[in-house]
Amino acid sequence: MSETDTRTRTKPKIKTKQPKLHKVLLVNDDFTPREFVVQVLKAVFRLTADTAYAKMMVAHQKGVCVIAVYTREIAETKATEAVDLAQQNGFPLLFTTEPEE
Ligand code: TYC
Repeated sequence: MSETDTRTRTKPKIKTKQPKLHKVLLVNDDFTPREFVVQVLKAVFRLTADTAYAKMMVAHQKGVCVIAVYTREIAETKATEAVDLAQQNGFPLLFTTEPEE
């Protein structure tokens, strides 16, 4: 009759970490037309017209507004895309990224 193996087996624990999320921030300026800001938010960040308008107004009134959170690579790509669009149209519109706490 065979006996039950009671030895302890240590299974290697694979540690995985969730990637840190990064915020994309919209920064106010005195030159970029409101309508252009809304167009960029709709095109690059896929916001609805209402959400884009609301976020544009928060940046306009408070100086800055969080637009969305993504993994670092996507946040940086989208911020760059949005700034490039503004530059192509001669506007100083600025988007920045920062890691979430
Ligand atoms: N302040 C700009 C204006 O009055 C509009 C604007 C809003 C610009 C938000 C940038 O992030 C911004 N024309």
